Amino acid sequence: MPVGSVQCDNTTLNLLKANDFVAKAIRERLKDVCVINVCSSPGSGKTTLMQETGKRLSSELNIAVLVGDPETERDAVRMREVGINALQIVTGGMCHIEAQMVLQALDHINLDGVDLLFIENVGNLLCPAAFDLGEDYRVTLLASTEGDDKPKKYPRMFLTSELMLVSKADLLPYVPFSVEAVTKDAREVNPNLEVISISTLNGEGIDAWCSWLKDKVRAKKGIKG
Ligand SMILES: Nc1nc2c(ncn2[C@@H]2O[C@H](COP(=O)(O)OP(=O)(O)OP(=O)(O)O)[C@@H](O)[C@H]2O)c(=O)[nH]1
Ligand SMILES: [Mg+2]
Repeated sequence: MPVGSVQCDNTTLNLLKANDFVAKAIRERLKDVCVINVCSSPGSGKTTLMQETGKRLSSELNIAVLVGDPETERDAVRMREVGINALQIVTGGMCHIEAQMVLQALDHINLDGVDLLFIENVGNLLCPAAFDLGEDYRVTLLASTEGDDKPKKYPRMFLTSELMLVSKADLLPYVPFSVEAVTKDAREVNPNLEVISISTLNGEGIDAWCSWLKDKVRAKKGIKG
């Protein structure tokens, strides 16, 4: 450990065990729905990406969204504006979604025929990493404006994700951010992490992202190829 820092004890193990128990129940309940837990810092572009994804894929896939924020229903309203069935989870100031909140929300959203359920987590690279929400895949956005040092600072988020989306790629010419360096760091944390650079502004990487999603939905339904 470097001189001048202290390692804190983890005092939340029991809470996490209870959370994992509920996450298992969610997985059993959503056997036919591909569930994606979308994480990032505040403002990295989660809702904008899901809006764009909804516009692109809603003719092929039935998509629903649970969206967590400490306050307001603004993101759910934004999703409904583009025709996506969305329910806001207001965490009441909490910095992450817990599995129990998702389980409760499932009683208030109609998932009949839904192929793909996004859970937009609260904007935070730290706490959401510890809470399994019963998802099939965890996707973490890292915006080009946030700095490319985040995977080593917040390793658990990148360790527990299947895909890192480098968002706001349209701004890469204007900010000191290396996709190569961030990919190297992230893969030192998680060698299996997939990486796609995306921009909802100029469309970069959105086809690759949509193909990734469609593959995962097919895999969940047990459809080959
Ligand atoms: N330049 C650029 N801006 C983007 C892009 N995607 C989103 N934004 C902008 O980034 C800001 C935040 O986007 P949101 O989609 O609200 O981000 P979020 O991660 O959902 O934010 P929280 O829910 O508050 O954590 C908005 O002003 C978007 O217009 C992008 O690809 N490029
Ligand atoms: Mg949002």
